Amino acid sequence: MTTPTPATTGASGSAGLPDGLPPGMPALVRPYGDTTGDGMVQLSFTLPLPAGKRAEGAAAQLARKMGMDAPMVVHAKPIGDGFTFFVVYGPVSHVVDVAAVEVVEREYPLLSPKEANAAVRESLHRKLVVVGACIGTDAHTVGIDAILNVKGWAGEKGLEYYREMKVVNMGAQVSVPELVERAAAEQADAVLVSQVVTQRDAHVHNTTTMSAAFREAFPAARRPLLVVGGPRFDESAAPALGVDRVFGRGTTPGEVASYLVHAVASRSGDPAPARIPA
Ligand code: B12
Repeated sequence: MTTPTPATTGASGSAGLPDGLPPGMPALVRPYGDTTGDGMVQLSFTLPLPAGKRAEGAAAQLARKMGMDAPMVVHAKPIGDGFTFFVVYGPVSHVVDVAAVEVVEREYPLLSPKEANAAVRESLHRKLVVVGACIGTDAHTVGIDAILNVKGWAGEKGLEYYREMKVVNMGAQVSVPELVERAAAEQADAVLVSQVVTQRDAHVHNTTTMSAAFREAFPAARRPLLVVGGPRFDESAAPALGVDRVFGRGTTPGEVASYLVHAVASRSGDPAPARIPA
């Protein structure tokens, strides 16, 4: 197997090098396992087959079809009648073109709670009202609580900590009509929805139902900002979901607070807040 040397790296001002890459970032990469660029990856999946040699052969065949050369089945465990869980390890031949990767860049500055509070006071002259919920049958509240509850997440306080925000956390398994009604009653500036269960695309279905209901219930100028979050959302899917912003795994409360301040201020006609000196 040959190991391609990264041909170019991102560097500002150098002729012939790819645009958009931070200086020093390689333009082409392969996975790293034991040695640089050896292409080693680990893959886990379940097959609906009883554990045994045939199932292990089937797992290796699948890995080969997925582009893994000489896959090793390093773990096989029966998980109930007729199902086996596998971990397969081996080299892939594919090269990643880093310059072609598309990411959703943060379009707003990160503010401290003090800066966010000051920006809300300046742009709204009242508290920013946030209504949050887990909708549909989803009972996974840890994610939305991480963003909203005062104790927060990853060392950052949740939105309840922000003096200039009023937070209404409706909890789990909230129906879309209940959410719309509460958002209207609270005159919410933003509605924050969490979706963790993605089986049969429940998160997509629930989110599009929710965004359609808000569009029907509110005139465009008075509709609250619609923000959805959860570990398996694609952050670039906001337009398709009919929401203003999508947040994925690892989101912190400070990112959400900063986004809300930026988006609400932009909507109210004020310029987006710049960082305010502490
Ligand atoms: C805890 C847990 C539970 C608890 C939930 C308790 C509670 N009060 O929340 C209980 C035991 C009730 C539970 C039940 C079920 N669970 Co469960 N659960 C988990 C588990 C282990 C952790 C989830 C969690 O708390 N993560 C920590 C939080 C902080 O992370 P997070 O949710 O990603 O949130 C972050 C971001 O995504 C983002 N975010 C999330 N929401 C929002 C919203 C907004 C507005 C914003 C801005 C950001 C944001 O910010 C957060 C902080 O960074 C996961 C597996 C895992 N390791 O993730 C399975 C998991 C989510 N559960 C799963 C399943 C299948 C179920 C059940 C269906 C099991 C069953 N057969 O009964 C039920 C469903 C119950 C229901 N009606 O929803 C599956 C989902 C699979 C899928 N793809 O849909 C998982 C992935 C486990 C698995 N591998 O199979 N579960």
